[in-house]
Amino acid sequence: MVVGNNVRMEAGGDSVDVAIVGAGFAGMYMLHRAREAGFTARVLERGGGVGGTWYWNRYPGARCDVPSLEYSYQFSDELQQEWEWSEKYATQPEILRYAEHVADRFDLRRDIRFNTTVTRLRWTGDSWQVSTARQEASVFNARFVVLATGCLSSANRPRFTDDHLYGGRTYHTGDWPHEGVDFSGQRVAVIGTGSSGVQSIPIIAGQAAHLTVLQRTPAYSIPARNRKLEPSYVADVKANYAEFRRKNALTRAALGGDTPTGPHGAREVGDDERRAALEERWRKGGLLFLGAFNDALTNPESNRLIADFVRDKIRSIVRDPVTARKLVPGSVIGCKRLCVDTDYYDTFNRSNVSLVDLRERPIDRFTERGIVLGGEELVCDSVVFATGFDAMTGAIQKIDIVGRDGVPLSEAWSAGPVNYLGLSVHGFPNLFTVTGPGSPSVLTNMIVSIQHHVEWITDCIDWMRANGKPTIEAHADAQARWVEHVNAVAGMTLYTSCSSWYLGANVPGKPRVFMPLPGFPAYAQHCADVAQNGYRGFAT
Ligand code: NA7
Repeated sequence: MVVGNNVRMEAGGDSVDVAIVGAGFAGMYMLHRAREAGFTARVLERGGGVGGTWYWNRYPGARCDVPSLEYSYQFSDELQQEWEWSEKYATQPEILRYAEHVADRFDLRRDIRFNTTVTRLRWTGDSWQVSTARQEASVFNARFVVLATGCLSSANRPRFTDDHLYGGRTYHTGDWPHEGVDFSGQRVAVIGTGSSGVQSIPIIAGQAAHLTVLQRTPAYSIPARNRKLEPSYVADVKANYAEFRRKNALTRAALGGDTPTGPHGAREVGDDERRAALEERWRKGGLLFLGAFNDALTNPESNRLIADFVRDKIRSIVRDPVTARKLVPGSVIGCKRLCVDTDYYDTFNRSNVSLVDLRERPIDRFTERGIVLGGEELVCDSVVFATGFDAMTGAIQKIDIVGRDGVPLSEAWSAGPVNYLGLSVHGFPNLFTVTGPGSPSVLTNMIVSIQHHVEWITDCIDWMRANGKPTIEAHADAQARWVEHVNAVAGMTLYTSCSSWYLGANVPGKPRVFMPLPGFPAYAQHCADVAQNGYRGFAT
């Protein structure tokens, strides 16, 4: 394989053109595209199978909050025509089956090394030395490295005083046992009420003798209104799939093109009209609730009006006023990622469910039998940590990465992640991140953003090969301007007004930087302009 004018790489053996870290949706598609473009590629995957986040997150109730007809690849019309989704929102097992189907259909497994963790990446001057841990360590060289490590793949497992003493079983939603867990007859505590807690709590409540939910911050959750997909609707979408995808890509979050954001701000209409619009979105369910008005995440007063509507809904569902008071959030709606649920609030009407507000009764310590909360022991057989992830940078920073001039990534990112276009870090040649910080990523339908990045990266390395460019790297000034741009865009929104994982605020000691960039269409256009202008902002 000829990479640059004067660079020759051998296929197979101890060197490849492209090393890809992770076999989730990003890594799988990157492998497919790299091979199609004639590059040799190898994927290194920590897990025993494909699917990334959908391989690990097997907790009860795990389900995507983007409709299944949208949360799927669009690069192959045959694939999108032949695959049958059964529900509006697919369950984790169904999404995993889809990932496995893609791996088989495109014969991906032969280039994936499973149960293989990338431990070290060293830039040697013209390629990356990739070190992995398997049964025994191995090292090989790659001209390019693509970090397809996932945004929510490094579990955040907070430590508590004396938690090692606890004699019951503990689980993390993001690393759930493959054989499943039966909580029948058990006293269970769930810590955390983000999406994973909100999805698993109703199911665990249905099994456990008693469930205690330990809540630090109440979540805003919108009913999913999940249902079996009607064959006529599926047929309509499939008949016009390209147009359906095109419309979705024109929205800020690259999803829900059939339900555009309302044309008005929430304060620009009368009370009755506002309530009717919000009722309509509540009835439809899902993340597009926030799109009822166009200023939900930019105008604090509009946001308050929308939040008040949801607060009233919570009070109307939860019968016990004390529990309802604890469940009603006071913060900006949408600042933390909105949750989408089935029967979440109603679960607190069950006689076997209780809620502890950790702001009133904090976790003092663990004991052999349970958890001491505000001086009182809660005895439990199992504790479920639904405590989220070291998002966006966690999995990348677990790898010991040293770039040009011996500079570690940990040093380059000591004050938080910096890069250009969310794709490339100055000082780290030929290294790309898929849906990294500084790109729309977790604020969008992830599969759309993944496809966009993979195609951009493939086009880039193809262009390098065609133009005899052995290396590519972000210019320092382009990177600095990009970081400023991301901050400026985030600063125009209400996203920075709360302690979310978008800001790294859920992980003690993590620098607080708003990581994703709001707005997919403008970003995609910008990336296209950069490429069309000879990869402006990159040194090649
Ligand atoms: P999230 O959304 O980060 O939720 C984690 C929850 O765990 C959240 O309620 C946290 O409260 C709580 N948490 C975290 N650390 C602690 C400690 N130390 N003590 C008590 N409570 C804690 O993660 P999920 O897995 O639910 O969802 C992640 C994404 O997956 C989601 O947004 C979707 O995109 C899919 P906090 O709010 O920080 O006070």
